[in-house]
Amino acid sequence: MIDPTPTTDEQVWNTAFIGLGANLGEAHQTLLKAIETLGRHADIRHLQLSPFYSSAPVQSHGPDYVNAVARLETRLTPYALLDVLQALETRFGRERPYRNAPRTLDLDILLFNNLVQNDPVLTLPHPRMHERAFVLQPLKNLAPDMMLAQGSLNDLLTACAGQRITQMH
Ligand code: A4P
Ligand code: MG
Repeated sequence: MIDPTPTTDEQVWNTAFIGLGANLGEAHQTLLKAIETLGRHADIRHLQLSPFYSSAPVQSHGPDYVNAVARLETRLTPYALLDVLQALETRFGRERPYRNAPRTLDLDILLFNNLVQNDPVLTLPHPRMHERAFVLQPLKNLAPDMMLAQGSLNDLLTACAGQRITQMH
């Protein structure tokens, strides 16, 4: 029997938001190179990047971070996308001596479509994104009207007004 609703190419593209951060080495350059590499992946398209921000470490220490958020479309599954991001972190010299250690590159999946899941390997939405100005501010640049389960980006940003963050030029 012929399937009356064939899958079109358009149906396999998912929307994901990625949080980028670095506070060791040439942080800004590293984020630019990581984004360029991601944008060239055969299963990723329409990559958009927020402005870059400088931010004080939150529950971390060391130099200020450079942070940004990217929106992209991907044909990868959420776990395959995580593999791609972790391979990039490794390629850019990421070491993991302990949780929240300073890092040359951190790439987190913030959102993948509207998926909600609690798997420790991949928790979606990212469990701490709603309390971090360094995620919320660049996310607002890309998607001003986005609502998270915890509230609007503006309301959530007001709640973390004490976190120092400055747009870079
Ligand atoms: N994992 C689970 N869910 C996800 C997800 N949505 N995206 C798992 C990516 N990974 C996810 O991550 C540890 C494990 O989380 C992974 O094995 C993955 O399977 P990691 O990147 O190895 O370790 P981490 O970076 O220490 O943890 P994480 O969760 O990325 O840390 P946070 O909570 O994101 O905090 N301050 C400023 N100003 N700017 C920053 O960028 N970043 C952090 C990191 C702390 N303070 C910061 C910043
Ligand atoms: Mg991470």
